[in-house]
Amino acid sequence: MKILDAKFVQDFIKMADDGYQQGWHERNGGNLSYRIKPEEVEIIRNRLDEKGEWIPIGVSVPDLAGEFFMVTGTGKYFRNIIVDPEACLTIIEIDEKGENYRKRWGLVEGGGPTSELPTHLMNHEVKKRVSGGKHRVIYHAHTTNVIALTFVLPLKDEIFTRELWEMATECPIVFPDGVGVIGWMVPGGREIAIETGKLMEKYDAVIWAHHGMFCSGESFDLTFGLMHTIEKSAEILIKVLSMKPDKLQTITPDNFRDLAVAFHVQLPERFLYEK
Ligand code: 2HA
Ligand code: ZN
Repeated sequence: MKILDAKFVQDFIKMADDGYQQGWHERNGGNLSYRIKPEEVEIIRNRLDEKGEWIPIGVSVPDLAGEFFMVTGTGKYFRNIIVDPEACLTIIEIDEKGENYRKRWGLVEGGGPTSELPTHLMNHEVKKRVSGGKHRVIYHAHTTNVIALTFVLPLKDEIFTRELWEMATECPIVFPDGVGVIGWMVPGGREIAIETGKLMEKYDAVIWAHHGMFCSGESFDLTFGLMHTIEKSAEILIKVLSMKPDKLQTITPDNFRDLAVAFHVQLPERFLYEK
């Protein structure tokens, strides 16, 4: 099958364009990766390129040995993905040690995979383990309202989770485990990949202060939906804070407990503190 006709490729391109349309991908901001299913690799295998040279990932991901990923290219603009996917995207293969990758398709005008490849692959490795292989999508976006909040809220998981939960009743149902927050760090390297990976052990969403957010999920829809829900909640919080510094009424800890019972979700008590 032609690579661009494969369903996962179509879904990847649509999600990237949805993110661009939301305004989360100025210039070359953001990146997306998908851990391709073995049966999907088989249907495109005869369209893959000659095996390129192995290049160090910069981190070790032994549990991803032999896996194939579709990822956005470094320096590529999300707005161009739908127009010219073969120039903006690539398929890479991981070696048997999980230390190197090689290009197998795409980036026809040159270049390499996203500068955040270490964080993407470390997140994939953690999520593959903790989800029993279900999670396949890692998405990084420069979500405007979440970024704005990192200048005014304390950079604590409990505070971000609780404030975001309070902004829309669906939030604790969509992300019952909460969100993790990392203080400002240099992007694009090993240290930030390790810190993000640690938080991905318990959260599906991790905020990078003054930069953006990473989300993980089983499918393109669920991962985009998580990013969208959190960013919308941040937008509501900013509107509320812009009108008035304190709320007249809100969703209370006991309301959250009732919601947990009604929707069969576990909401950790550490997010339901008295203010
Ligand atoms: O430019 O978003 O974090 C791509 C990025 C780096
Ligand atoms: Zn970024």
